[in-house]
Amino acid sequence: MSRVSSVCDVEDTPEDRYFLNNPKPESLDDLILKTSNFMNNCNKSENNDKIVLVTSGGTSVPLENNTVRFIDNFSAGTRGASSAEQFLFKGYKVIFLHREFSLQPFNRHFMRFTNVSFLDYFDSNGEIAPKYKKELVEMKRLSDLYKDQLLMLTFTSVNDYLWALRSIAILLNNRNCIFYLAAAVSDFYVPYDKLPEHKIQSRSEFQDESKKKHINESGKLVLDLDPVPKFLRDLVQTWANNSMIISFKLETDPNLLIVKAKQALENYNHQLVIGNLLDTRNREVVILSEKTADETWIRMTDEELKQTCIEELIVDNITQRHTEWINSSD
Ligand code: PAZ
Repeated sequence: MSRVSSVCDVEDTPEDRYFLNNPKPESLDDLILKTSNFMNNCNKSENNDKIVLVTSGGTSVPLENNTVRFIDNFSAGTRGASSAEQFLFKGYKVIFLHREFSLQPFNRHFMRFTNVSFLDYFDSNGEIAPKYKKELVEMKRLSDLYKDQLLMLTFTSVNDYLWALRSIAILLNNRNCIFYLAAAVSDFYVPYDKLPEHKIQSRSEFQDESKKKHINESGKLVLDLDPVPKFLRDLVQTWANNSMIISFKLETDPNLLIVKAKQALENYNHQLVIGNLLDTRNREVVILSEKTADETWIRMTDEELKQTCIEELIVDNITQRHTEWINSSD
């Protein structure tokens, strides 16, 4: 089934209008430059590098242009950071587009624990505490080893994310590339023309008269969010129509997981959806394929989880499918 839409098909869709009405982030040109340089380095080697874009972490939705308040999407960044490590081990070059301050490959082993803080890694002389030394040395070794194969890019808001995704996709659009979309992307946002410039004031006399009022007569904050347009369709049909695209589906209701994952495959017509439930995401995922219409469950026991992480099995499965997919189109 063809995923390509021609230039003549361009319509005035919510997706098209989004980029006209929501301004480009200031950091975008720098992100494009870094990605182009990374791609040029990849293309210098003669062995047709395989590249994966891993998106990771949650996007935020600012409620003010000078942002004090925002709505956030859940995601620590474990799936993305851990998968990025596994892709590097498999010889892929990795573009890691992640939420600023979320977990990062190799560093993730020492970040954001409730029972260990940064200073706990050192003894009173500032030396690495013996208990952590072996793992620190190993992760430092891996991080240095793969530093030229890994490009770190960041986003914060859903607007940063969408502009970045579109720009990277256009640069990356070829069969050797995988889009592995593990980021948790907001479904609703405040469009730029409705965004108050300054912090929303709780007292009505200080409210910005030029914009829609946010505090009603009873003193309640009233939010009016628009749906985020469905960019997966643009990614699959236009921006990256030569690449392999894998989206993730997070649910909390087990009865909805397969239904929603199948719906995503049918709606967007991409190669794979990986479904997971919030509570069990670290030990259980299901992979659904466009081609075979089968469900492949990957499940890990507590014992197995002591040896490795589920991303090792996911990435092993995905990279095999990628190789078959490239070969099938030769
Ligand atoms: O980052 P994390 O390991 O805490 O969680 C990963 C995840 C559940 C956000 C990811 O596997 C996922 O499902 N991402 C897509 C979320 C969505 O449906 O938009």
